[in-house]
Amino acid sequence: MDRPRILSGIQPTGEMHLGNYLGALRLWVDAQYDALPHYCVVDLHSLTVQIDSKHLSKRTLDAVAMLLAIGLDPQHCTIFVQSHVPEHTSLTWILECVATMGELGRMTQFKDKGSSQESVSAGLFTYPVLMAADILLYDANKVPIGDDQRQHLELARRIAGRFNSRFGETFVMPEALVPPVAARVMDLQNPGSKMSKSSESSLGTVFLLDPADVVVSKVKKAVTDSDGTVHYDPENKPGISNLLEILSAITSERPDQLALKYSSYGALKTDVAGAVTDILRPIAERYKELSNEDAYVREVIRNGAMRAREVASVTLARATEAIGLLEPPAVASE
Ligand code: AQP
Repeated sequence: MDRPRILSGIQPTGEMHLGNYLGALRLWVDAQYDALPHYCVVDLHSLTVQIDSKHLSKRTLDAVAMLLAIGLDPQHCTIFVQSHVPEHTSLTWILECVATMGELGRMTQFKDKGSSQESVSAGLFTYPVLMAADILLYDANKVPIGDDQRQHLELARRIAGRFNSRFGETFVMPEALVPPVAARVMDLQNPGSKMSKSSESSLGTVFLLDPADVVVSKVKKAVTDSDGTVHYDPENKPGISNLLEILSAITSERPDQLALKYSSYGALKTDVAGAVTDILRPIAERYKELSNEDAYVREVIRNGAMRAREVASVTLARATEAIGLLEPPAVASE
């Protein structure tokens, strides 16, 4: 059987956190050995909200270093920066002419992020189409994502299907790869919202580079409830269920089975904090080493851009031909 082709991305909008890791990134690492993965730092997506032009390039480099620190191996996967592959924006325009205003208006992330801003950019409205282009350019049949991205993946499928039926079979139909637990890690202080880079308070978010004592303190302070018994019930006990899901994702034991082992919230929190610090320790060590390996990180990015373009340019040419654009003349090389 052919190896699955994988595409996934992460924004350089801030420090990566446990939700990113358990919801998506650990699947990236697992997938790299038996699939053909392309992983990108989606810097263009980060332009859709407040643009931090002073720190964006550094954050992009840091994000690539973090992807290496969590265990991605450039021998087994292509790691690249989205803006280095111009095919992404070229295909986006074509797909924007296939997507409809109505379906973009129904995107819940647009509604959520847009409602908190005074002025909403057109990019925030259309970025799900850029995400569709990201995926479709690499003929991805599997897309590892957290639960919050399901709606975007559905849109990518709809756009691909519409394009294929209007202009002939061009794009591969992608499928979401969502982890069975911890697909939506919740904020430790507000278990009704997902853990996020841009939460109001950093107390609810465990960052991958948080020192052990900070992780322990954040987990110990996690909001629970007054019931006092440990059982898995996301609806009625969101705080405790979130902690059980985190532990479950790390130990591979089912959250309801794990719950049977605990008679107090304190004991559960101690084990969650221990399990999380154990997985974060080697990541922080490797990240520290990489802070002295800037040339290596830049080489990974350079090679990644070349490898990604080789694939993306072929798909883009297929799409431009299908939609009827005149083939561009060959440009004489210098
Ligand atoms: N809390 C989460 N639980 C599980 N998965 C999550 N992901 C994000 N948060 C959680 C998954 O991580 C991948 C990369 O996400 P992203 O950084 O590109 O964008 P995001 O979903 O918008 O993440 P944040 O942290 O909430 O960023 P900001 O605050 O900048 O908007 C995706 O696969 C996502 O599903």
